[in-house]
Amino acid sequence: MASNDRVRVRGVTIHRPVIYGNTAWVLTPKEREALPSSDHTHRWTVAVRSAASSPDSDIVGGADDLSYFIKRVTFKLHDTYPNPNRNVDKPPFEVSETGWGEFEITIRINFVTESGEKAVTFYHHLKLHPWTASGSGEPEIPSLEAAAKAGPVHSWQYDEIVFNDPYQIFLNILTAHPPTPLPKHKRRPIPFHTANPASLEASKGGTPEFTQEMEREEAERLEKALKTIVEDTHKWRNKLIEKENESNRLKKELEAALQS
Ligand code: SLL
Repeated sequence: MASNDRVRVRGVTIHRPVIYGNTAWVLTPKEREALPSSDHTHRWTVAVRSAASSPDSDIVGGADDLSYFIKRVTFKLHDTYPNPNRNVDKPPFEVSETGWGEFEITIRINFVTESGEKAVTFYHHLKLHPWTASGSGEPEIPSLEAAAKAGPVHSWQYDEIVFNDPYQIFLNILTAHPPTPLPKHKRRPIPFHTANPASLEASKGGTPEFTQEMEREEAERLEKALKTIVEDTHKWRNKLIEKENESNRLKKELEAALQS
């Protein structure tokens, strides 16, 4: 390693877009018969992938091989699974299983040694059942027959892994592998996300794909939410001051009354 490889490049921030999540399919009666556990209803794949999809692929994301910066992904499954900690040391960074229930999966990403970076952790709720009406009443789990007809369930989250002040050697590796850009506009259904219930309709009808448009819309939603939080914080702070003043006034009145 050259001596300047160990040097951090101050002031540089570089990121890589990734998606994490799962796709799930209802098992056919034949597939169920072939399994040792007859109570399993679904087949699913949980994965970490590049955000961009390959053209004409029915896989969500995954256009780029991420092993130039990811060394290992550990998927921590529910304890009902044998060996719940699944280490994946080469691409594709994914685990496929069958099962009957939804649960939280912890996804730990370790970076290549040259990076000197600490692991990052994502949490993903494994989704098996199709999304139902947005926000109206209790979500219902449709029958397996209905779900099988509706096609695979996709639940994917876009995120950006950010590296601040990277080591020179790692920066060289990253810049040698620019990510495939996302398509500007919608070519396929968009990935549904609970933070954006309005996306339910646009998510229907095939393999979803992330776009630059979605990324921008999500940034706008976050900005709007932040504005609301700031406004609310101001409002409640003013209320608090008002109440504190009132409390002080009452305390004084009470003291005066006790002394007289
Ligand atoms: C639930 N809290 O009750 C969740 C737990 C666990 C799902 C879901 C394992 C199958 C196996 C499986 O599907 N676990 O035993 O191999 O819905």
